[in-house]
Amino acid sequence: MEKTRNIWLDGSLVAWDAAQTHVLTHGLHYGLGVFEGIRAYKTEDGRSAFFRLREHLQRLLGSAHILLMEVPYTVDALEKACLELLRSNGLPEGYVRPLAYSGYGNLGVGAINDTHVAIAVWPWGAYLSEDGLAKGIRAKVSSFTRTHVNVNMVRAKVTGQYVNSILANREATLAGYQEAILLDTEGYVAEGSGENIFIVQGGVLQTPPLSSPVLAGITRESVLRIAKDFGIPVLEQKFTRDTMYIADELFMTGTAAEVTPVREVDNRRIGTGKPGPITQRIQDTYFKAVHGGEPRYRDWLTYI
Ligand code: PPE
Repeated sequence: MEKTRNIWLDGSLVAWDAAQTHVLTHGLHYGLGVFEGIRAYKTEDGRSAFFRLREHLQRLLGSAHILLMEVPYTVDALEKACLELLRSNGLPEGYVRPLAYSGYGNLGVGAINDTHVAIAVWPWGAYLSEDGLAKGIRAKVSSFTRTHVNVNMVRAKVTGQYVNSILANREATLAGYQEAILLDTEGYVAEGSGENIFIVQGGVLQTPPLSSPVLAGITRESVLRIAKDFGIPVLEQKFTRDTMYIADELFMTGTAAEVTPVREVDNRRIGTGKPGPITQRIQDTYFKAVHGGEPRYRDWLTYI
């Protein structure tokens, strides 16, 4: 991670190294925190813009609400903070990480503490490598299962819940793959350790529905909109692991991962083994949109 100048912490900008917390911070012990990942990109007109900033901040406050955490900032205030942060760091683009966490004061599962908010930004390139973006990655179905709706909160982006993602990702990468794909408790495909998942079969784009234990990805929603605008039929429906093996195309989406093709799952080549035409079309349009090159998606951008 590349260090930048300032971090926004509880209402003011502080130097990167000064953004510290006590070791007895409640959220550090029990994983009670919520976070977001937001990208800002250089735009074609020489400016910079956040991609779907308000949607991310709304999801952050929604995640906190689900956990009964009271964030002392509105979406408007957080939006202002993100803009201020990017300007003060002099960065034309970057990955922004807002984090709201249960603070220092009392420990114990039952303890209630103030919620603190930090927002940092740093340059972050291709999440699953430039090569992965261009040629597709190799993924493995995980031996770890995605949570059940009665076990964790599936609409919330909770820090503690990411242990599940880390276990799956470590297992897959140690075995020589680039990413893990997690199934739900019924055995249907859920999502990647940090991405939503899509298949293309017979010209139809399919992704697990939001009733599956998946994050309601903002990239997922953007891709669904792009596909619909192209007239590509879209199905939000569960599918099995072997449906992926025989899919024509497969790709993953996320703020960090953007639109990354998957060329192999569990050592089975997907389609031709190269990014397919629908994947490429969606990926191209997504990259154009985030860089301000698609007028119809201009309202997804917040210029800095
Ligand atoms: N599922 C999971 C489990 C997930 O973590 C992400 C984002 C998504 C789906 C896609 O959501 P969205 O970004 O709204 O399209 N993962 C974030 C964190 C990755 C990390 O390693 O940290 C991200 O992409 O920012």
